[in-house]
Amino acid sequence: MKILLASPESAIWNSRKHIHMGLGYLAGSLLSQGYEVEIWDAAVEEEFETLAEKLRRDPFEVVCLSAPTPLIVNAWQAATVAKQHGAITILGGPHLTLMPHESMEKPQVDLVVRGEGETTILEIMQALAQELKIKNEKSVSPSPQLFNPINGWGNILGLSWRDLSGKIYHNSARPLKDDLDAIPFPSHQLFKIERYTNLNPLTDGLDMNARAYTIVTSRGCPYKCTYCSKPVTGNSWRGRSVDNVIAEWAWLVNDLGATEIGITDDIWNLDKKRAKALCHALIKEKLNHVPWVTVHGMKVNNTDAELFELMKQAGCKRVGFGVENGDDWMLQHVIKKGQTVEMVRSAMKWAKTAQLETMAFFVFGMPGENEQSMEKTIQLALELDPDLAHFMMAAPFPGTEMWEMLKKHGDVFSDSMDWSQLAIQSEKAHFSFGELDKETVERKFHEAHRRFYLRPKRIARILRRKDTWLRFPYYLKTAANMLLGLGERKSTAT
Ligand code: B12
Ligand code: SF4
Repeated sequence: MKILLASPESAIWNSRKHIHMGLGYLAGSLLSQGYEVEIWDAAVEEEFETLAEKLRRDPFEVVCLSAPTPLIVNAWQAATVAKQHGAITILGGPHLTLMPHESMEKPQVDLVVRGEGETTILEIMQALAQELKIKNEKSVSPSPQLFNPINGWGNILGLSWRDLSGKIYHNSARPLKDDLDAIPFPSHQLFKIERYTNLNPLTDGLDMNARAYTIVTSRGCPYKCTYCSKPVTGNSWRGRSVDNVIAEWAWLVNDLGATEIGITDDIWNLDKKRAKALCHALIKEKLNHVPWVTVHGMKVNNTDAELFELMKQAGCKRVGFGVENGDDWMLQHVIKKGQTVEMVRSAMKWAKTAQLETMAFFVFGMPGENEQSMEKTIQLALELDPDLAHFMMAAPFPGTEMWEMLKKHGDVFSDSMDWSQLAIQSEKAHFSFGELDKETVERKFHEAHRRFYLRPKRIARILRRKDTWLRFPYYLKTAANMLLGLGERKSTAT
C-alpha cells in the first residue's frame, strides 16, 4: 500500500520552512513495518507541483494530512483533492485531537487520528489491508469511506471512523507511550532537506544554504500557561534517554550532513540534569562542531550558569526564552507561567555571559492586560536587550484556559471560527477584553517594535547582517507591518 504523508501549507508561516517532525515520526513507524511511504510538504513542494498534479502523476492509496488549528482549512481542501484522486484520507495532528468531530463531518475526511500517531497509523494500515482485501476496490467517490466493524476498527485507540451505516465513532483515547526510546527515529532521510530554510531568525553565522534538521529530545510540558495549546501531550513530559538522542544526532551529523540542528521540544531543559548530560555527551562524541539552537523557548526557571556554559561548549549558538510579560502580576495570575521577571533576568544574564545569542518571546493583549502592563513588557524587552525580541499577539486556541475565559467575558468570535485567522504572527489583535480594546493593544505592539528595533545600535546591527540583504524584500514587508502597522485587519469572526 502506497502512503503519502502530507502537510498542507498556507502563507501563515512564511519566514521559516522547517521539516515536519510529526510526519517524520509517522514515516519512521511505517517504514519500520515495511510500508512504502513518501512525505509531501506543501511548504517546499507547492511552488514546483501542486498536490493535485502530484497525485495525478503519482497516485497513492492513502493520503495522510497533518494540521495544527490554523492549517485545518488547508487540510480539508487537500483532503478533497486526495479523494478526487481515489485516495483514502486520514487526518491527524493538534487540531484533530482537539476537534475530531468537526472534521469527521466533512465528506472528504475518511478517518481522524487523535493524539500520538505512530502506533495508531500501523493499526489503521492493518485494518485497511483487511478491508480492501474484502472489498478489493478503491474508493473513488467524494462520499466518506464507510468501514466494516468486523475488521477491528472499533478497537483502534485514538481513532475516529464511520461504520457501514455512516455512524461516526470516536474510540477511546490512546495513552501516551511511556518509553520514547522505543519509537523508531523520524525518517529524516525522506525530507528534501535542501529546500528547507536555515534555522532563522538570527541567521548570523548560520549557513544560508544550510542542511537544517530538527530534533525532538522530549515531548510535552507540565506547565499550564493559559494561552498554550497542547492537545497531543497535555500536561505530561517525557524525555528520551541521552544515548537515544545522541544516536539520532550522530546520524544527522555524520550521515545526513546536517550543518545546523534545532531542538524543537516544548521544554528540553525540564530535567536540568538530563540537559547537562546531553551537553556532556555532545562534547564527548565530538558532535559539537555543528551549531545548534533551541528553536522555541527554554524554561528560564530550570536554568543556571553552568547549563549555559555547557551548552556553549556543546555547540549551542542561540537560546530562546518565553518571557511573555514584564509584569509579575500578569505572569502569575493571568499567564500562569510559573516564572518571575527576576528569573528571566538571571537566565538572560547567564546566557549572555556564556556568549550565546539570545531570543525572547513576548505576548501582547492577554485578557487582563492594560496599558501599564504592556509598557512594563516593552521596558523589560529594552532592559534585557536580547539579540532578537519576538513580540506576538495573544491568539486564542480552543481547549486553552484563555479560550474559555474569552468565551465567558471577552469579545470573541462566534462558534464558527475562521481557523485560518489564528496565526500567532498576526500583527492585529484577535479580541478585546474588558476595558482593553484592540486599538490599544495594536498601538503598544507596534510601539514595542519601534522602540526596540529603531534604536541606532539595533539599526546598525541589522544593516551589518548578511541575511538582511539576502532577504531584503521580506524584511521590508515585515518592517512595514510590524513597525508601522500597515498590514490589513482581518476579522477573526466569520
Ligand atoms: C516545531 C513547531 C513548529 C515549527 C515547525 C512546524 C512543522 N512543520 O512541524 C514552526 C516554527 C515552523 C511552527 C510553525 C507553526 N506552529 Co508550531 N509547533 C512546533 C512544536 C513546538 C513542535 C512540533 C513537533 O515537532 N512535535 C513533535 C511531533 C512528534 O508531534 P506532532 O507534530 O504533534 O505529531 C504527532 C501527532 O500530532 C500525530 N500526528 C500529527 N499529524 C498527523 C497526521 C496523521 C494523518 C496522523 C495519523 C497523526 C498525526 O502523530 C505525530 C507523532 O506522534 C509544536 C508544539 C508541540 N509540542 O507539538 C508547535 C505547535 C504544533 N505549533 C502550533 C502553531 C499554532 C503553529 C503555527 C500555526 C504558528 C503560527 N504561525 O501561527 C505555525 C504553523 C506552521 C505549519 N505549517 O504547520 C501549535 C498548534 C496548536 C493547535 N491547536 O493547533 C503548537 C501545538 C504550539 C502550541 N502549544 O501552541 N511550529
Ligand atoms: S511553558 Fe511553554 S510549552 Fe509549557 S505550557 Fe507554557 S507556553 Fe506551553
